[in-house]
Amino acid sequence: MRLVFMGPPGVGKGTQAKRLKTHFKIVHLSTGDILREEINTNTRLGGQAKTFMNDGQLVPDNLLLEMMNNRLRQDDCMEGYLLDGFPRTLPQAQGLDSILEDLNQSLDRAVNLTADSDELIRRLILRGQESGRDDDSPDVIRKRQQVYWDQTAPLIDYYRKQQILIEVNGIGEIAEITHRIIKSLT
Ligand code: B4P
Repeated sequence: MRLVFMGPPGVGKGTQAKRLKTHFKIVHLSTGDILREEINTNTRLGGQAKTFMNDGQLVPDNLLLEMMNNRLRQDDCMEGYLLDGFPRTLPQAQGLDSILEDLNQSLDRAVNLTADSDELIRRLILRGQESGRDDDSPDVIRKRQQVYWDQTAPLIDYYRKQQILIEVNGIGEIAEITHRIIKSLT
């Protein structure tokens, strides 16, 4: 199964993806986690990504596409994967489509998780207090929400037109939301 996970920052993409990879036995690729790892290990990509992330902006499309083009060709992706937080812009979605075409693959579903903005901000402020993530400060959180509505939300229509979009309510108990997603996919 090849899935894309979408939704505003804090909606629970990462939280749900970790649970679903076990259920579907597929690889979980979080571009946020990969980028944070690049920053922690001081790679060239990490150095380029850090300023954008800490400022609440998206990392440039060319860097993301190069990174995912390499990653999706690795052996562990041949049985399926769950893309968490990628694509996040129209050029990334179009770039992903060409990578998939080249690999003779296609996406099965794009899952869009939804929640209202008060709940999202509350979750991220809480996460910032617990994890100390640099981009979970109130100002940056608000900026990331805005960036989502400007640059990522148009992808909902993109996948609706491809007839693979599923919308799932991301408010409620974590286990209950996992159950909703699994039900909508089977
Ligand atoms: P990400 O790491 O993808 O982070 P996110 O969108 O903030 O979080 P997510 O929706 O996964 O929420 P989570 O499960 O953690 O991105 C970080 C940055 O990386 C971006 O701003 C950007 O700069 C860069 N980046 C990543 N991908 C990129 C791309 N493709 N292009 C360009 N730039 C890119 O949940 C949030 C909190 O809520 C957690 O504390 C969790 O415990 C809690 N929670 C989850 N579900 C809950 C529930 N049901 N009830 C209550 N709390 C819940």
